[in-house]
Amino acid sequence: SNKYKLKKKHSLIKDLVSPYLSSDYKHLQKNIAYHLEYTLPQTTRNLNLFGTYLATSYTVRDRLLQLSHDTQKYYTEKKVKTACYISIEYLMGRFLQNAVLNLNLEEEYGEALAGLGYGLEDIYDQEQDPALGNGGLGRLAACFLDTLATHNYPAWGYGLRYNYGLFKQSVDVEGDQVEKTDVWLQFPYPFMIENHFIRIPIGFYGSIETYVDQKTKGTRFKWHPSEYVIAQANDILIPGYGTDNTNTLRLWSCRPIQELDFKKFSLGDFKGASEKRLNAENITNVLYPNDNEMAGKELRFKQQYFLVAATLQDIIRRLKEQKRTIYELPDFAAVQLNDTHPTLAIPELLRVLLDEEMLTWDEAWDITQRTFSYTNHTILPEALERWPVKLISHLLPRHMQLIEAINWKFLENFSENNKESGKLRKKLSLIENSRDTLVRMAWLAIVGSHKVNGVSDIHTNILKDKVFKDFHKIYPKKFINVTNGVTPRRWLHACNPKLSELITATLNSNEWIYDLTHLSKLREHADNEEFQLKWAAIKLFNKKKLQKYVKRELKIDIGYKDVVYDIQIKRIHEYKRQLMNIIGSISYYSDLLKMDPKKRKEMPKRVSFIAGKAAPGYFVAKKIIKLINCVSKVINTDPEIGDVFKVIYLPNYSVTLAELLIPATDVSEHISTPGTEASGTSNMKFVLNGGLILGTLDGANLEIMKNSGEENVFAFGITKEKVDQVKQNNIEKGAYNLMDEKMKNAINLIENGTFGNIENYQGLIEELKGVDRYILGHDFAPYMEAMDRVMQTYQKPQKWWKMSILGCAGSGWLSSDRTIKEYAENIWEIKPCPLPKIESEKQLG
Ligand code: B1N
Repeated sequence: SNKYKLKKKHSLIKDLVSPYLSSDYKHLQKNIAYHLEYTLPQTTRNLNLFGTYLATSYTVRDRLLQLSHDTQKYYTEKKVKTACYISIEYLMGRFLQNAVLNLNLEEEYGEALAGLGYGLEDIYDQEQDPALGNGGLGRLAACFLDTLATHNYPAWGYGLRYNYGLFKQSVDVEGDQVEKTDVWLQFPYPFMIENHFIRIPIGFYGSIETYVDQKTKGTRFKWHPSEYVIAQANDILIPGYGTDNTNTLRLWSCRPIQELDFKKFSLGDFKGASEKRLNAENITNVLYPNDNEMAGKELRFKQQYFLVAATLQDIIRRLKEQKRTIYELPDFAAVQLNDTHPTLAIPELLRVLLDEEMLTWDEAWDITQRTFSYTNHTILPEALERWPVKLISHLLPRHMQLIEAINWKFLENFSENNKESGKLRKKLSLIENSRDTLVRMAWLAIVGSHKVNGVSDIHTNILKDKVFKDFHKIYPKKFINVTNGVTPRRWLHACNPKLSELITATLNSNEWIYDLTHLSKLREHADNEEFQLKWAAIKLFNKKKLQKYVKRELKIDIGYKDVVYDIQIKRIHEYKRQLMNIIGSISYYSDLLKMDPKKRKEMPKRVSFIAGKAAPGYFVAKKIIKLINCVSKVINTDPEIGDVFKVIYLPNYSVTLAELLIPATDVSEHISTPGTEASGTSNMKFVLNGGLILGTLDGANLEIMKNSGEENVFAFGITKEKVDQVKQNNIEKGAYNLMDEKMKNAINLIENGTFGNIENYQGLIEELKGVDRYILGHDFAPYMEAMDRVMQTYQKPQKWWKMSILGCAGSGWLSSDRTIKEYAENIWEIKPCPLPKIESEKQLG
């Protein structure tokens, strides 16, 4: 039969390729040589680092392709339900090391490359970070993908392949941030595979046709877009750690329907001839560089629709390939909306179900709600998306009509005619009538989903009690918490190999790498002096690596022995209060200057690192960077200070830089105004690497305190409940009048020109003296007191290292493995589907 022939063909092909993929080091070497000779425009005779990195990557990619084919085939056979994570950002970081570790081929590759005269580390270092994300939201998506593959969950990631990722940052002589385009695709990126078989047309603009359905005599609608572009699939394969399951991250890039307009070309209009192509390519050209802020640009809106329209067509195509009906969609795919950026998926699916599949409204709405769920990542008002009705009607007329229909049907439930009900309807309406008429995307996401989640306990409570209060009353069961997590593969095993080894040796097993709860067994070693010494020696080793980096890149000499490495690394934002940090440094500097020189020399030493990018249009954030750099220059060149205190701003913060910084940190700062940081995820990475936290009662800090023990965190400041009162006082009495004396003194130093022209900082200072929305003035004294506690504790090594070990021992629950299990069980209803081992062992030789 046909089926038999096909099976025979498959096994023939498998027999042909499997010897190619054997993975002893000699074989890997042959594979690398093959790609050097035949894939690259290079030869084995003119070997260089970069070419060898590319060739090595192609050999890894070959193996991933094989595993991915097996995985997809197996999932299809098993008819599993799949999670589809839609995110407009993925902050993946480098790929090669991750893949080699997850495939468990580090030794083999090390040997293979050594034979060619290269070190594995140097080869890893050739890779550029694909920076297709801004910060925590995009990095969370990347951690989730690692966990999904590692724990054998059938899952897809969907996103955009931007031509230009987040800008590269440098600092000029004035201390200002300079942005340069990130041309990450100028060289081949072997881990992204253009899938020429998947090209999907996407419409925009146009008009709506109304007609009568002959069968039902009901009114039907059809959208006739006036412009089309093509969504081209680019696949990144995601290997799991210690498993053969290999999932796919599918990134869409935008192509024109027609590459060149020959009519215009022949008439000599060369520019016009490429216009359509350039316009189409524009859609996935660049990642919007805003974090926690809405960029209300038409092009961003187009990106959002492009992403969800392509993704839904892809999911429905796979459903139908499996000969399943559209009614089975909610049992076939669970679609997670990563914040509101992909919310247009809701009206888009509704449109497909109504206008193309010809379902009834009730059927279509039921399928939609059962398919989607939505994660909220921020409560900052400036980040909550609201798009003008006018813009939506113009770009997507049918979708606007559907949003109005959803709204109308939803509000019908509250249609009693009294004043109270009228007020409620206004608050619940998906469409806001302010100066402009706007669609509230979060409202749409809530109504169209079966589950809505926040990303930490405190954050979810704020959603329930404040931001989504009225919806929570209506749908109490819809709202749940799923606290964020991070992958221990990248954020401990890969970035801190020495600590990974020590933990494995101490626990006598490496199971912790995929079941992080095993770390709790470190508790019994927390007081053990020998263990503490080993633990501390690894921190010192990692600090030395960072010290070398600072010397090489910034030409600044810092110490590392008996020096506290204090670090704040995250996007620059007022609510994250880097400004409080740097004013703290000014204040400390001024205290040091006032000291008796002999006493000053004996002070415990500290280096304060800050890194993070500012959105190019975020004026205030850029001024904060400038202030940090100017303060740093003054302090670091002051001979009175010497090595007692240094302030280092590290440019171009990235995933790769984080992998160097986090293992080298003694204490990290997470000092947002209570109630503003939804979760934070770097705090988790520091604890995992034995770094202590200096933090406010905000986001995941609170849960870290609960799990690692309050006594193992340097916490300070008020609870979120008290913030409003402080703000009110600031407004009534003027923040300056309530400001701490030491902070006044530090501000005075800025104002008298110690750190350059004060005009630069006028805006920053006016805000602090006036309203001080993020209550720096109120929190300054407890902040300084907490830093003092840090420095005092560091002088007692036994206490310090005990805290460090206990923090790590309590961090088992911080794994994204725990987070994803909660999503899988409570929201997606998907189950692991591991590939059988035997088959794949054969295949790997
Ligand atoms: O998402 C992270 C959290 O750990 C952080 O606390 C939170 O700030 C971050 C608009 C965002 N929330 N919102 C964004 C990013 C880009 C954009 O255009 C908003 N990022 C977060 C993971 O849950």
